[in-house]
Amino acid sequence: MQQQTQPVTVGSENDAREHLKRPKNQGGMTPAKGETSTKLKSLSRKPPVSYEATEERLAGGRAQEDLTLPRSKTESASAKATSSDHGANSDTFNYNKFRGCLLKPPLGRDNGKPSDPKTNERREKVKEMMKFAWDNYKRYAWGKNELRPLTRNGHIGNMFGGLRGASIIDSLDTLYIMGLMEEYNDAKEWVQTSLDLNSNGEASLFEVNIRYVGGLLSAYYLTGEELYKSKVMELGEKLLPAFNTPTGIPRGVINLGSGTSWSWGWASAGSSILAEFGTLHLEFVHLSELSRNPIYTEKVMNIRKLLNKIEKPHGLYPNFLSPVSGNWVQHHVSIGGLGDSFYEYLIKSYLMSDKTDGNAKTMYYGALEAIEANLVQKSPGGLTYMAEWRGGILDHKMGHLACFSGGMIGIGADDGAPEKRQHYLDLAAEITHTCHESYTRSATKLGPEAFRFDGGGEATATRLSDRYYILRPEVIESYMYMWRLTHDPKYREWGWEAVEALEQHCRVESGFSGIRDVYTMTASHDNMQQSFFLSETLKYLYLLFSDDDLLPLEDWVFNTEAHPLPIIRKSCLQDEATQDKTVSE
Ligand code: DMJ
Repeated sequence: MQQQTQPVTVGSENDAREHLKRPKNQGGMTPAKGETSTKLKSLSRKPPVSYEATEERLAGGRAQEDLTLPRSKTESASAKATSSDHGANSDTFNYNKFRGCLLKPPLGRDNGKPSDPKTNERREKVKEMMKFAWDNYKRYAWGKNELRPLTRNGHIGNMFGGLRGASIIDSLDTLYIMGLMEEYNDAKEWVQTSLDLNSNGEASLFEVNIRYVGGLLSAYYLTGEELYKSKVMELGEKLLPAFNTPTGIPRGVINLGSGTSWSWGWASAGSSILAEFGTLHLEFVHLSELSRNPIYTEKVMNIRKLLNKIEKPHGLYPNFLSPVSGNWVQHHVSIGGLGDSFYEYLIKSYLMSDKTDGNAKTMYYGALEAIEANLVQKSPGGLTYMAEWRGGILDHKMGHLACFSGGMIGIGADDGAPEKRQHYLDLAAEITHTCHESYTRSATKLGPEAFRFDGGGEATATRLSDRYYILRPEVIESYMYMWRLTHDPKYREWGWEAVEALEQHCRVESGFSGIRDVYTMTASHDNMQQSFFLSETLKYLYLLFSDDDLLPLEDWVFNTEAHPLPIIRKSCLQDEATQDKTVSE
């Protein structure tokens, strides 16, 4: 999720997300009075829950009551658990058994090394970029959230409350899969000694979830290090108070210390954002898996249930919803900022459930049909794009963020109606092509934050405020998926074009920086090396130049920050006969 286009400004304001945060008494943040004033101390111990069982509970009369318990009731219901075990059941998660349920070794036969020398050389180049980005972060910004590569210092920002080390958490899995083990060990040691979750600051529930929860989960699943598991359990518990609203739809901002939550000041009428509360499912289901506590799955299934039931204009999901009334607050629909990863998490929830979560599948294809009917457009020049929808009026603009949708539609192509498979693959390829065009039509060969299809141009930014590029991954992400799905060599070529452009325009002496205008060759750098550059952009490039057996899609789905999470094979995990076999790599 990203707030929509924002002007790029100097220093700490250069990530649009900086604008999401407001001090709590300014800009109309809505306190969840009395609902989240004390921290949830502990969680109840319950047996693991299946999708079917959760759906059943939610359909029953008791369900809503259970899920919207006032704080005091929730606490007394869980009084038996101790706070030190973070709700973990004594029936603990068996890592070896989990590894035995994977179809393939996570890192492939030879860490995904491609046999073709040219591709391998490109892969090595991406690894070098990661090392360069990491080394500079380590040297100038260690322990801070992000590196400011021009001024050579750290950036903290205000998206993560008092949490620190966002670039470290976001890099763990990338370093690990690239075999940068010295760097990975430094990162792990930092988590062990310095990751302090007892922070009191106000954080974005969404950002903490996708980066910290997602990063720690994938580090655990890849390495089996208990450290990551206990940290992520502790953090997951701190996020739960955000759900204490009349509907169970969480608010966007949470104080990780007190558990108090607010809506973003800029979100109209105290609403919650679709891409925020709709981008929790993958991580929360895994929190339930690891803790053997169904509460996390229940929280996100409750969101799902409300969204499924509520009336949708033309079948579309608007971006703002009231956590109090459960009604839409505005009719702005976007597959880019504010909406994007909600759709991504529907299809990925289905895939991550080993294709048992039929409700996610139905909602995904329903949403996609509505998107196709109302948002997908063809330009006079033959480019397919996703417009935005404002109460029935089309805005012929596509954000860089919306470019993830090529990959999403691609990975979902196999599971819709069989006769639509080719149609979805074609649509995925067309969208990815359009996003590539937004890159090729700029002087730098990097794409703008948003491009338009009106005012005479196609796939180009027409507003000065849309011309920036902040090292975002979405276009490269779609190249990676389309490569895996089609093996059309053009996707690797397009990825390489992006590497060259990043090297030429974003690499500076002490790291990588975003640029303010992709249409001019005299670069003006924004002085920010975003943590998602290490987590997503470089990881997707590395995967693009690797063999498909590195993090095979048969076993893994990537969260929206590119942290790989394993497909949950309930039947295998629950099969008593499954032996504790560790897969050797
Ligand atoms: C990332 O944090 C995630 O991909 C999120 O879904 C929105 N976009 C940024 C990177 O652009």
